[in-house]
Amino acid sequence: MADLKALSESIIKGDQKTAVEITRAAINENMSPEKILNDGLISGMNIIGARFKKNEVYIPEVLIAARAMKMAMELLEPRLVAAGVRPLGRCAIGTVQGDLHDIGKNLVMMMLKGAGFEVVDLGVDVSPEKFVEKAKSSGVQVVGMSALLTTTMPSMEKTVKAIKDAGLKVKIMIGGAPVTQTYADKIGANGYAADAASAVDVAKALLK
Ligand code: B1M
Repeated sequence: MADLKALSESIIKGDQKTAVEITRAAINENMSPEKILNDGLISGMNIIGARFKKNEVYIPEVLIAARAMKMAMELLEPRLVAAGVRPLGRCAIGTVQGDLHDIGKNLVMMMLKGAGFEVVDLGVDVSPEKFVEKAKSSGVQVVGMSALLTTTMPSMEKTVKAIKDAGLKVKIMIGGAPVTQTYADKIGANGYAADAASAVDVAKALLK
């Protein structure tokens, strides 16, 4: 029988080949896709997230683990859809207007996907109007914004206002190196996360 503990370990090690092999074996054995996802892939990413938070691993390890997860997910995704497994929640994430930094945003996206969220990538330099339009059309529960420049932080405030003016019932999470909880409170965002692993905790809390 396919070993889900070994699958989880392959994600932690970022061992793509083993992750894909075990996922394929588990699918061929007709193991439930939800079980493969939760007990194999997500459990591995959760461990990486916890270690990242404690500075026991760093960005390269997280990226390698996320890549292994992505390869395995490509095999599993059609099975999850067919089985009607619902994502934990749906988020749309972008880097705010005027800002082209996307490494942190991509890391946050990977961790959210790893935790079982469906994530819509809005890209970089995203205007308040585009955030509103995409949040509406993709029916997300959480909108995430990233900013790396002090000069683009005001775009976050404008976007929060645009989302509220549009009457969208979404939760707003913000982050990025210059961003703080105090700033999130000031502009009326619902959540702030200092790093990608905490972003998962915050997104989960916002869905409650
Ligand atoms: Co830029 N840059 N950059 N840059 N750049 C910084 C941010 C800077 C601090 C460098 C410096 O001067 N020391 C500085 C900003 C100063 C300031 O505003 N206080 C700066 C500057 C000035 C600029 C330019 C203006 C330079 C110029 O052209 N004169 C220019 C601006 C371009 C623009 O955006 N309009 C610019 C350009 C660039 C590059 C294109 C060359 C490149 C970006 C490439 C890319 O992203 N594809 C770049 C880079 C790489 C950096 C540094 C070196 C690294 C940023 C990074 O990726 N960090 C950075 C200096 C530094 O930090 N050492 C710098 C790693 C990443 C994982 O961390 O994004 O913080 P971070 O994400 C973390 C958390 O913040 C959090 O989780 C992530 C993972 O833990 N997080 C969230 C992030 N988003 C979140 C969202 C959430 C929750 C958590 O919820 C939704």
